Amino acid sequence: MTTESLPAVDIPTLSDDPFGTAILTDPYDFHERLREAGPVVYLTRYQVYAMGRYEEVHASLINWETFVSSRGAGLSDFKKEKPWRTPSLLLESDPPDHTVVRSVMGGVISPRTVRQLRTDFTRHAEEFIDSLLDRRFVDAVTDIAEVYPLRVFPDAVGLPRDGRENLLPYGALAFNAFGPQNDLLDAALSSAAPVQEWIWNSCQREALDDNGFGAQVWAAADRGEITTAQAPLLVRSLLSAGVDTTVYGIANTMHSLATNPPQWAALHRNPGLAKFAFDEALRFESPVQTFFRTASKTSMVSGTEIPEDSKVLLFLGSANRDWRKWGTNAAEFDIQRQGGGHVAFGMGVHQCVGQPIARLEAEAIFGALAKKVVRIELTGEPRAKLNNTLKGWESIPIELVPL
Ligand code: OVV
Repeated sequence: MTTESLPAVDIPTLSDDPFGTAILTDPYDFHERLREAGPVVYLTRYQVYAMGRYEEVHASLINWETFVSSRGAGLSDFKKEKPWRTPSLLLESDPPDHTVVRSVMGGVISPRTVRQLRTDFTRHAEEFIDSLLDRRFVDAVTDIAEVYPLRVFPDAVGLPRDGRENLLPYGALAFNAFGPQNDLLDAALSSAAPVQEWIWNSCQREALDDNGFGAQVWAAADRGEITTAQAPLLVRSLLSAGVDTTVYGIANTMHSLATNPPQWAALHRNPGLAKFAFDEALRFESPVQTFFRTASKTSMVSGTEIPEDSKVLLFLGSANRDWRKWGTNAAEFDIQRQGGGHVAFGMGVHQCVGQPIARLEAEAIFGALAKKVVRIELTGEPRAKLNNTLKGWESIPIELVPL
């Protein structure tokens, strides 16, 4: 170890690779070591600061002035390296620029616009679950989590029908790109050109139908709230952040429920718990495990100095299992657990703008499953899916036992 790779002051260090296969597959032992090492830890492998406890992760997420997003929410510092794509106007920006586009997107995805989708999403979910019950033996990832969001979300955006198979690879690419340039990112980039081309074409006004979220973004440009150059980038945010996230969230909830039969029983007895089951699963196995920030100035975090220009890795999935916040049963999945406050959707000015849509999808699908399925049996070993940012599953073979 050279002295250049050590921080200026004496703080706990860890040499693990949080983007290596072992930790991506099962991060929880590492999370515990990270949290117990201290409030701020230096990761020698990437020469970045890291936080794994709830209090510091939460505090850093809401401190957008010190821990900025405009230099990238991944390992790469946009001040030093060219981004892999035009930066997102939402994710990769700071106030005051961010504030304008965020409020436009908040208007597009409002409680009112999402309420209008409820009947449609619920009907689709009921029909979909009925068709699965006819088959009985299914895969919770490839037959449920990867199917339902793609049945409802692209229509809600108003995307063209042809080429929708590009959505999942694009999301996988976008989330891999927050990590280091490892094999996962190389693999995602190797087939990315046609995927990126389809995505960008689909963000243009002509590609989008007249009623969806996409058209609503363009309507904001017509009203002069954003420019016509900004509109396709905002639509791109919907496509980047709106598909894989919900697929992983639904798969992770299925995994948590399938491996905790008493929790399924509780949900079946009271399908009204569907939305709480989803929130608890987001806490328990957070789809978005990490985001970076960049220190715009030198600051102190719980007694540790973080120098200006440092990259800071925030472990959302670890904060969501910190016993200091969640108690000694933090590592247990309990759909009756009190209170929200998890950081699976982030926190502060960047907190997920699409979460009403994610929550609606989850309520529709888990509400329908809860009513129609008495029991879920695992029929094989689940297989983990690897991504530099997302934690989830490639396959969860199950039997749905109908009412
Ligand atoms: C992959 C990702 C997550 C969140 C936001 C965005 C992308 C964006 O493009 O705005």
